[in-house]
Amino acid sequence: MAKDGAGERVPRGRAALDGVLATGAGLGAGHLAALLAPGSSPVVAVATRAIDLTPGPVKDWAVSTFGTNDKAVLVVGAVLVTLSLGALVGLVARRSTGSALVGAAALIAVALVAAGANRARPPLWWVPGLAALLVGGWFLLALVNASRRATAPPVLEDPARRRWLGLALAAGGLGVLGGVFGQLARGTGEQAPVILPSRSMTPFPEGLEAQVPGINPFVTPASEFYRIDVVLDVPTIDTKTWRLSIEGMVDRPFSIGWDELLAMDAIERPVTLECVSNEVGGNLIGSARWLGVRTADLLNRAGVQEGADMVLSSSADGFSVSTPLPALLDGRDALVVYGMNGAPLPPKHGFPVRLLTPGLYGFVGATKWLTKMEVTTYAKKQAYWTVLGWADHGPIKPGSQIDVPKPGSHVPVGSVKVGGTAWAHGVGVGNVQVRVDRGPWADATLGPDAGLEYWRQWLWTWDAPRGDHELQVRVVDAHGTPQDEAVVGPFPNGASGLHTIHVQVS
Ligand SMILES: Nc1nc2c(c(=O)[nH]1)N[C@H]1C(S)=C(S)[C@@H](COP(=O)(O)O)O[C@H]1N2
Ligand SMILES: [Mo]
Repeated sequence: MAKDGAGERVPRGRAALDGVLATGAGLGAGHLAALLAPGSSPVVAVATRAIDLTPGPVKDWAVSTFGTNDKAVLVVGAVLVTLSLGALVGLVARRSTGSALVGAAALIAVALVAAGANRARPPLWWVPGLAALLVGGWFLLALVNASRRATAPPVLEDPARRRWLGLALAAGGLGVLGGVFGQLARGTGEQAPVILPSRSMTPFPEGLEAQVPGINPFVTPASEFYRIDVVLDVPTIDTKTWRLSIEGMVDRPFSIGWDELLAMDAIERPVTLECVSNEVGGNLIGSARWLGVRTADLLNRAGVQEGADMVLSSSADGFSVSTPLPALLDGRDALVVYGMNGAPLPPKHGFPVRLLTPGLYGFVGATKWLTKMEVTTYAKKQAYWTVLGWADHGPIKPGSQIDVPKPGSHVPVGSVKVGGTAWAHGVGVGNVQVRVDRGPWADATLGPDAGLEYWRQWLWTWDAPRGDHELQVRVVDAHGTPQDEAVVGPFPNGASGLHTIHVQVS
């Protein structure tokens, strides 16, 4: 088999390993280089593009299956697919180094196209792809070369084997370190300190969490607040250059900078925010105290024209939201928010500024990294999710959930604390009721009240008899209307149905 002194053909496993290692090194180098060009790391760029191109139902499935881990799953998947393609490139290199390099270049081309198509692409977006090509290509050639020379029976002193080992360690190390350091240094950290107006954090009632361990706290800490969006790298926005423009069907379009916005009258509102993708009993819901400027003040300054019925707001990363105009002008006090629970809005939740419309699901009222509000009509414009068939008016459906005991858990016979949260935006929670094994509804005790747009905690003490039991909860709003019991999934305008859990009492 020996061909003019080139040694035997490299075994398949070794060839594939060479491809994987070289690809890992390329990805690591690209990820590190992306510190110069946020969002343009080959894996991140491809995964971000994948989010944009994924059909709506698949996105919904991903959000409902992986919840807030959807991004981690996507990135790990993208890395694994790329490494597998790298193994293929390695196998091709057994026969022809040239074809293998063409394959590697094709992989990089995909990453470069993805990075270039990024709406928020930075000036040096092409650097990470180039770094990946040069570093990955070099390692591919070097590893393949060393493998070819080292296919003789194992001799430890064989210099080619030692060279291969050194290269393999370097490639693997670069891949792992590049991934880790590149990740540690990305834009998910804290922003520069920002001084908030002193209006923040008026006294607030204490919740039931001290009495009912395991219940959702009355105020969700920002660090535990669910995060849903379509970007992988949190946009890094400098308040010195950030501006919000109010335009479209207005008499006096204008734009406003950070200092000017902070100088305007601000109010703090407790508001419960829910994602339309939240299943009954799910965790894509949270409650916080939001500080900001009324959208009505901004829109009135611009002078909304006759005939407009919607505001299309958009963000630094190219996301968009369509909000019914009345919801931004009426007394519910929709806000352009810059403070959350007494601190600056965290980067993940929209720093420096987001929209927050009480009573509407996030996808129709809560644009993060807000940069533009265009007054327009539903007839003229559509937003990111409404293009994909989701509703264009998205009032949060009244709902309730059992936080403790956990579904499927074991509890002792006797007195058991059953507790959770309930909400009925715009009307307020009148009553929360619990029933066991479809028996009569029993009234729960309500926790503190922070207004119509905020959830209520509730507590019901159950004298639990031995056996398997079903618990259900419902909210009755302040007008006496119970929540919708019809079991409906999130698409297109939010889930409904009773939260139902089973526990074993012994
Ligand atoms: N820029 C931007 N804003 C966004 C989104 C997004 O993908 N991009 N997602 C929306 C959705 S679907 C929801 S439910 C809320 C979630 O806000 P949170 O991540 O602060 O909880 O943000 C909304 N605002
Ligand atoms: Mo959402």
